[in-house]
Amino acid sequence: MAETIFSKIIKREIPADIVYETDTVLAFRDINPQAPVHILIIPKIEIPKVTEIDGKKHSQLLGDLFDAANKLAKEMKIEKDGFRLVLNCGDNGGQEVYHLHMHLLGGRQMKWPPG
Ligand code: DGP
Repeated sequence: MAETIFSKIIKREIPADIVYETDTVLAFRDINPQAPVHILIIPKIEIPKVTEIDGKKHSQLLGDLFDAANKLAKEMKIEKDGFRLVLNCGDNGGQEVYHLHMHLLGGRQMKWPPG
């Protein structure tokens, strides 16, 4: 699998506005924000998309991603009003970057259904 732009961000080969980091997870602001708060939370290991998640093998990592989302929601003061977590998978899902990532969106009222 070809290296993505997110691997380059992990390796600090290209800049990003990094807001959170642990041994397993990195989070940075989306370059094209769709809400006042729009953060991408990614695993440091390369998992291209949701269908390549193995629930047992990646259980700790998945927990780490949700812990990061909750921590950031608190830090960004959007946890009380609410927020949205999005994982796009594949072409129909609207996925552009094939390195697993969770969008944390908040700071405005979200609509449903999504576009
Ligand atoms: P998705 O469509 O779910 O694959 O979302 C990919 C997101 O990644 C999209 O909202 C824009 C963002 N993005 C793409 N390239 C870069 C980049 O170089 N830096 C940052 N910070 N975000 C990027």
